[in-house]
Amino acid sequence: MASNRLPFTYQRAAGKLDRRPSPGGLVSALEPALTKQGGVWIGWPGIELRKGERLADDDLDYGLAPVRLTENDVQRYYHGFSNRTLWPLFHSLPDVTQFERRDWQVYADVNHRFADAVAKNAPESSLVWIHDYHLMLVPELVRRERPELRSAFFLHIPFPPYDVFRLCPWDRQLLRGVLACDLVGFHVPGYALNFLDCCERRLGLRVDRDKMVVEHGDRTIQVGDYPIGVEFGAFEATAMNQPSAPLGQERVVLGVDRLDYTKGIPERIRAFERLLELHPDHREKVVLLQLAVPSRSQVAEYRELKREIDELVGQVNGRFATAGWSPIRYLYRSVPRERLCALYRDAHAALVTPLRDGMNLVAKEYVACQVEDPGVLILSRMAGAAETMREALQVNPFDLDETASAIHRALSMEEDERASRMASLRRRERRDDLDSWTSTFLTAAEAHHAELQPLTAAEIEGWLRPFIKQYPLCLFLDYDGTLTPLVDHPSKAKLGRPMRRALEACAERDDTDVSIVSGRALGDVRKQVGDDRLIYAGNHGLEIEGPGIEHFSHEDLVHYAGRADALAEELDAVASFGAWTEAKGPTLTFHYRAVPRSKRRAMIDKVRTIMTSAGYQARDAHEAVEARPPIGWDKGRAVLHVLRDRYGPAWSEHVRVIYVGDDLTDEDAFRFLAGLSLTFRVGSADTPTAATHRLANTTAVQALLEWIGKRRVAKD
Ligand code: ADQ
Repeated sequence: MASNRLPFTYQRAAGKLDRRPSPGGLVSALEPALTKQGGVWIGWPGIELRKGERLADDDLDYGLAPVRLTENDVQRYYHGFSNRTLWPLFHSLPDVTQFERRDWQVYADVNHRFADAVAKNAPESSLVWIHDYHLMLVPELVRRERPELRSAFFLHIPFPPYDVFRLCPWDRQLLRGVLACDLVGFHVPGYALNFLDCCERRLGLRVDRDKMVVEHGDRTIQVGDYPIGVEFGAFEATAMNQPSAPLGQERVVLGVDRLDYTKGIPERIRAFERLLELHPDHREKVVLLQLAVPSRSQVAEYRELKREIDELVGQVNGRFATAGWSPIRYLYRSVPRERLCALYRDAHAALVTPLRDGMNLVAKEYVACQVEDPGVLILSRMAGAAETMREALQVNPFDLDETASAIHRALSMEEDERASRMASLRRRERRDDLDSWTSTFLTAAEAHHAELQPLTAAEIEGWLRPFIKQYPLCLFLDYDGTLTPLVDHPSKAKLGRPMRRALEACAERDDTDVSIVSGRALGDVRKQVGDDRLIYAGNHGLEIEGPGIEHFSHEDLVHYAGRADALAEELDAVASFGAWTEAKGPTLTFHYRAVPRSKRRAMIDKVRTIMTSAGYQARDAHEAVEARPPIGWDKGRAVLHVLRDRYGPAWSEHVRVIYVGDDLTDEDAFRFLAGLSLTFRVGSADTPTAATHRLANTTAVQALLEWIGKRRVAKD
């Protein structure tokens, strides 16, 4: 299991490491789970460890593996990107969200370190459970190092709607990071649906909202809602065994939170003030007891919040206090579990009014502790908990009048109503407790997940029909990896029969031009496809020919005639472990697909140096490096050349363009065509793309071509 914090935060006292439980809902939730399951907890110990220093875990039922962070890491990864960017953004508070590139870089770097620790510590065939917004890139990095491990991710905070999420400049990286898991869990269905929306709209992935799955390259990821619960039995037992809380004569309305601006503490104090204004009969009879555990005090917003609360408490107390009564008692500290349970039990009402909250455990802990005279839970509709805790008095925390009147109603509620509301709440929370959450989630993580339906004609129709309308179509297709599956040697990449038929059906149409744009030499790709009705662009478009188009060979190529042979010889000299050089006339490709991973880095570095020294441009391709003459030309320029030649400079007014490719070199075309056409990137979705859509494999490409070949033309 990996989470930002270890379950304990460490301090150095008299040369020794002291530990105390880490604050917050995540640790409260997970510690019991790991104690029961066993495993290794990977996280930050909250202190800079000295060289060789270990954390004792002999007294625990699980191991501890600390991730070492420097002061700068903590500033940028934790206080910075996690808590100044993701936390407010995911709580739909863009106004307080800051986007700092440097914070993002350190976040990515720290996520690498977490991933290394996971890869090192996860036993063979174990399940890796990664938690929360601090570690969203970890799943992808772990999968790279240990592809055989199953992994699951759980987000403890809300996942925001698309319109908010896309404000983050690194939104797509975050989605891809998490999508490396087999299961991605959220507290409530709304967050899971927001996530699917973002995958569809930001990554162009296919999603199925009935089965709650998303297609990511050749993998299908299950998404789901798993509302967390509390250790109901333990809270209940503790509440039963505590002496009365020293609460005085007044009735108590209780607030318990980490001091955080999402928890709505100032709004709550104002609502309580409103209660005293509207219902003076409660004066001297009720107190608001607000406990706030210190949190993230290094972030300026949190320090300001603390000041604001201090002042507000002072104001309200100043306004209403009498000789023997102050309306608000405010404790800024952590309270031991036993005392907390007694307070929960004895409070007449709990006021849980976050402005937004992933779930909120306080509401559930309060319910678990109602073992005597039943109290009333007042709960914000903006907490995930509100989705199931329907018997609570639900309020909009921004509506002070509504909250004030709910407090009044709670304080005036007859016992039978209190009892029946609380009985229902307790029944549900007892059943859906923490144990049940852990086992449901882990069972789902181990299960075999639903596959997404193969791409259907209806889906293709939905993408293409509104785009093509009545226009002719110009279709550009890469060859290897797009029309044929990737194989270990280019000579084995043969066009299958059904694909050939689909391609022919497109070529036969008067209203459809088909061009093949390949990195292969022109003659080679032409021979592979062997259909004279098509246009061919070889060597990434440096050479183009086909019906209705003048033969094109880039004019600067003459300067490179003859140089390629010498370069090929030099490259052959470093090609060991099954690597080889493909000479394609003006360009060359160095293939390293067969080379063991551990040998690749050094070989690629050498190859790139040789290419650049020979005056060529070295470009990454699919498990290959390409040497290209440094002519400002690529697949994007080739596409433009064909379009201009066939349709004139105003081509975009006469024709609709679709481009399908699987290779890094196709990205030049995707970028060039952005906003002007539909573009499809085929295959593994781990790499970023400028394409508008993804297609999982060549079967999906075939389905696309079949639809295009058979399409009916709209009349208007
Ligand atoms: P948090 O934002 O930390 O958790 P929450 O779920 O309310 O919020 O948990 C707070 C925890 O801290 C509770 O267990 C509570 O008892 C404890 N606590 C608060 N104040 C305290 C005090 N003064 N003294 C002692 N203990 C105190 C995040 C998400 C939530 C989600 C949880 C779990 O923000 O929405 O419910 O993770 O997934």
